Amino acid sequence: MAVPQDNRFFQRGGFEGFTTYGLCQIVTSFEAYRGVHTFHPVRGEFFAVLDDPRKIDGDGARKKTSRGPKPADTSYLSLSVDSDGRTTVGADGAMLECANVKIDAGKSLWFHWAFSRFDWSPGNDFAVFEAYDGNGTQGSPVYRQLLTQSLDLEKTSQWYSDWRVCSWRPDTNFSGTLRWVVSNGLSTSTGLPRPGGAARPSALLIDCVEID
Ligand SMILES: [Ca+2]
Repeated sequence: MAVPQDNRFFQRGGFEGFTTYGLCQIVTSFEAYRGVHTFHPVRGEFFAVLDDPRKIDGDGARKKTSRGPKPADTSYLSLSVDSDGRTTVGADGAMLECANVKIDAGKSLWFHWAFSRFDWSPGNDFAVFEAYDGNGTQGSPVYRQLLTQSLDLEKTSQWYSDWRVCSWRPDTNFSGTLRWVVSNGLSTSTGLPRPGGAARPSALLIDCVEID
């Protein structure tokens, strides 16, 4: 299967053809922190939002609920040199996957993404794109790209990055799983046990996943 052609810009209003982990939703619009910006779809009526920054309490902690999916474990991710020259470790977040994707050598995967941070230093939430060859997502990805980290936005006094396009052109034929991750992150400059690592989750927005 290629990227689901009848849902590549989430035009079906759901996640058909994709798998989600954590709090993910299909929306028609999304507001950045304190409404400083409203995101709209790149194309069509809908786009995907990974994680839900609204489901927190007054201290920024995730609201405990017995219903609905649990946040995805993103502790396998770290930024060994983050924007502060330190290390940021992942805590939890949300993921979107598309399995059994084939990209012939010479073709490119394209997608649009945007990021809305709801946290600040020493929190350093971040978003990555990964591609895993073969079946499943065991082992290391054949490709991983950091899309953005909260500290970069903070250093330029921005709460969000508006829609951007990302492309990946594999050197050889690719057949495997694509994964987008948004993660709560915390600088290791914060002493153990690093409270607040899972506080104030940020959001990764995805639209228009295409191969061309
Ligand atoms: Ca956070």
